[in-house]
Amino acid sequence: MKKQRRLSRLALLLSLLVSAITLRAQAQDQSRTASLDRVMDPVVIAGVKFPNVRTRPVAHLRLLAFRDGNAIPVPFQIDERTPAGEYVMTRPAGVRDRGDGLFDDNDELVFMALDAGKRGDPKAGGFPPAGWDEIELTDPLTGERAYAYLAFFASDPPSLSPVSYMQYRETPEYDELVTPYYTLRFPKNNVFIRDIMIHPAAGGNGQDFMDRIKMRLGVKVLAGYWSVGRTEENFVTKVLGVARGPVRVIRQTDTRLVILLNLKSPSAVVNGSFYPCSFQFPSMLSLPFRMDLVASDASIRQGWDLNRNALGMKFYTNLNPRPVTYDGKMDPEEVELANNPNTLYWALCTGPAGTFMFKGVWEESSPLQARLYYEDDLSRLEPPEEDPGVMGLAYQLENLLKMGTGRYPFNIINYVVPNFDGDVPRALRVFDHPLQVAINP
Ligand SMILES: [Ca+2]
Ligand SMILES: [Ca+2]
Ligand SMILES: [Ca+2]
Ligand SMILES: [Ca+2]
Repeated sequence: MKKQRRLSRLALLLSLLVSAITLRAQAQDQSRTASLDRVMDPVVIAGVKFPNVRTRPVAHLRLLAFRDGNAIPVPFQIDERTPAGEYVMTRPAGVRDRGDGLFDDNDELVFMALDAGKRGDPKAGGFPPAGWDEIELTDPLTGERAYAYLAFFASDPPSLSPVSYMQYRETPEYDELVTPYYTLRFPKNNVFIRDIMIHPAAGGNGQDFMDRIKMRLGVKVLAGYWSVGRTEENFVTKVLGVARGPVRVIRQTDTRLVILLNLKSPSAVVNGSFYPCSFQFPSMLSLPFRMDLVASDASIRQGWDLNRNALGMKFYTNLNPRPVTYDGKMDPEEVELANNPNTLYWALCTGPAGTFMFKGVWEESSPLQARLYYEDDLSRLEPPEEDPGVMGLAYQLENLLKMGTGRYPFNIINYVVPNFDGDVPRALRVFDHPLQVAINP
């Protein structure tokens, strides 16, 4: 009996190991056979760009790519938007917004660049579409091109691709998002991630290496010497809706900062957008009231505190070409990095838990100053937190009061870098050399 159990446990272990290896092989294989060597890049194109299939019924559209000379349906989605630009979503209690079912100018096609293939003629197959537009992707570094065809079928479109990259589920404790490369967990009704795991298929070890997202607001008041501190716990958030597809999930949240008791900032609606290798939170920054009239200085820090599973990770940014190491202590190089007053453009962090990077996107002509916050000190407690001590990396936005009554966009785009090979410029291609997208007439 005992022996049998041990044997079946061994079999289970073996099968887990085999499936892990297969996944990894698949991920590598995908990057090898894709006609473009760009595994991480999503492609998003508005309906207005498609002269031939614009205004066609979404249910009759397929994205085709050529594999061994045959046009086959590949994973894609069309996210419909209302005339006001709101995504059509499933709202709480299962209520669904209604789109008009047509591929309109501001609706969006979403797919992964690696699913594009060789150039071909969609009408050569057995079931030619009634019309199509050819999408041409060009890697600006190599000049390599790949193609996909958004095709309209008047009746009986071919089956959709069975592949879905994105899973999203809600449990009583958290909402969970799973892609082939990473898993994110959000505590229930929270806009902030609490856990991230990079899967072995992407070169991670599957362990959660995030303590929590930290948002720390510092305000100095003119009238006195005391300053008011606000943390992520002072934000009230709720999930307003979710749009799910095989390539992208959008999770719309409403966030307000509780300033004092019942005094809340205006609500900020954010469309958190998640793709197989990346996620982002495009936000609009504004002051909750004319704070510049009562305060002398304000800054906000927005980023990650890592937990002990991140020990040993190396950290690169545009400010330090030589990496520093998260080991719970600040060495002199790290102190220098933390005090660097220059603009932070990107950061990359790599270790046994996997590799991720991020980049801030904002208007450089805006009054915002975007600097690096870096701290590696497990002896400094900074509650609220789950894992005591700080291993932090964040955008530190300064000069907030100069915003006055203006509104300024700020976005942080995060990427998981699958099977990072130590080549930082190669990982940064997705930011520095984005794919060129053209629709051929
Ligand atoms: Ca529509
Ligand atoms: Ca965690
Ligand atoms: Ca250190
Ligand atoms: Ca911590």
